[in-house]
Amino acid sequence: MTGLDTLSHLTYDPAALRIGAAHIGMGAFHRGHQQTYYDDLARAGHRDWGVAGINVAPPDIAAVHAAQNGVYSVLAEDQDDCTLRRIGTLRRADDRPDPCDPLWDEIGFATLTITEKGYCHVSGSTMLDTSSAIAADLATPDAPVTAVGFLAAMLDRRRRNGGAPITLASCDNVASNGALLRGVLTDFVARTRPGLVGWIEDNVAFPDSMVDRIVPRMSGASADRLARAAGKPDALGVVGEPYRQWVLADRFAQAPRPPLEEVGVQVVPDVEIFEYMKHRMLNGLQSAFAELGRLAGHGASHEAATDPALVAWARRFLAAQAETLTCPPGENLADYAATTLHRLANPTIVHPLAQIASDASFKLPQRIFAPAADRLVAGRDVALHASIVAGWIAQAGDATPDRYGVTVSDPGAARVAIARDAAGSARAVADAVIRAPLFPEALAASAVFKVQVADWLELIRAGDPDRLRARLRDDTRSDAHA
Ligand code: CS2
Repeated sequence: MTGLDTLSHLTYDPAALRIGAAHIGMGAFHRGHQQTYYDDLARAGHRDWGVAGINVAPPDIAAVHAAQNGVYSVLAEDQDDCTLRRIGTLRRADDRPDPCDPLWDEIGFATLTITEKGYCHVSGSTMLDTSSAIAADLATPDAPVTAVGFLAAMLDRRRRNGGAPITLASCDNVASNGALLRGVLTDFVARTRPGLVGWIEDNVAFPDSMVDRIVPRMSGASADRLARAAGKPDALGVVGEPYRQWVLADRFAQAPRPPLEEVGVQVVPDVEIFEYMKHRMLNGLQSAFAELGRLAGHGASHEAATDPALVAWARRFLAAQAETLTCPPGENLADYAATTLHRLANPTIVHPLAQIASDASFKLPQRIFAPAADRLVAGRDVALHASIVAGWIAQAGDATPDRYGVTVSDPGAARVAIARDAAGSARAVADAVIRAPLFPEALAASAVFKVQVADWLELIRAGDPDRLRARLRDDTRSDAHA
């Protein structure tokens, strides 16, 4: 096992770390990605960047965290490499903590991974969706149940105590995530604590951030693999791939922050082009596999990424997505495409397609719809994108658990399923579902796109995975070079 000697033992005393940063959303991703950077800082001798973790929603981890003193392992494995890293930087873990805890006054840098729907926004905007979970916090802002409500209460106490500025870095897979966090927080505060709006403007920085590492939710099988590698069960530990990337906008509040650039985080003026690359290529292909791979009979990402028909399709898709991008400095989009396929083919990471398909109505707009609209505007073909949209429409609302016991959940799916089931013919379904505002105007107005979606829907309705795979393999209409 590579890296065993260097990383599998702690080289610092976790209890001696000062808590200087906070994170909201201590799911598998945070524990397997961002904590590895804090761990690198501690290993490099920094003692001020222990992290206080907060969960505003289940699953709860405080009890598990306490039982192992917050120390856990990350098993990172792929076709070529396997590393076990012991981590001691998640110093506190609070499930639904008090936003008025004086601890938060000491924090100058906090990050968030609360999933796309955690922002409670109207998809495609920075406005609150008042019919989402935020409704409860709008009614009782002092007893928050959402991250937005928690931050508002925490910042209000800070302001009243003459508190210092703070950086809040959203790290979710949402375009311009810093602007989104600022937007929903300002909207919420304007409705509940208007006196706080100006203070936030003056004292809170919202840098955009792009984070990347495939870390699926833990399963029984991954827990067993981790236990074998670590020599004992580890209920806080996670299994992920070795690849990792964190790009953070150089826009911080006048407050102490971890020197993340010392451990490989790219601090850059413009994160957006990195976000677009990741959302459209890596996440776009994951979502494409989630829809088309399930229809072709696959259960996990690596199965789809090693099916020759889907691989042929994926190469064309990645080239088509790349045509909508500006290449970020230091990147090469052809290499990024090859790395993406290699990462998704990693057989050691079982990433259920049903997990990726969850919340598709929040994910597809930036991963699939926006690049498709850009292609249409540029006079390019969108048949590949139409196949994904058709797959999503055909499967929306299907609550059958997959072979890993995972069920697709998407609050936006019910509306799609109702429109689909009422419409009748494939063309009528495409017309009924593809409407602005969820779809960009260019797509909603495109008769060609709707015909292509209807065409794929017909094929999917035929229910023959082999025909579908053959068509995916051979249909070169969106070949970037055609
Ligand atoms: C995945 C992401 O479930 C999903 O939506 O596409 O969690 C993906 O694995 C990460 O963004 C990788 O960094």
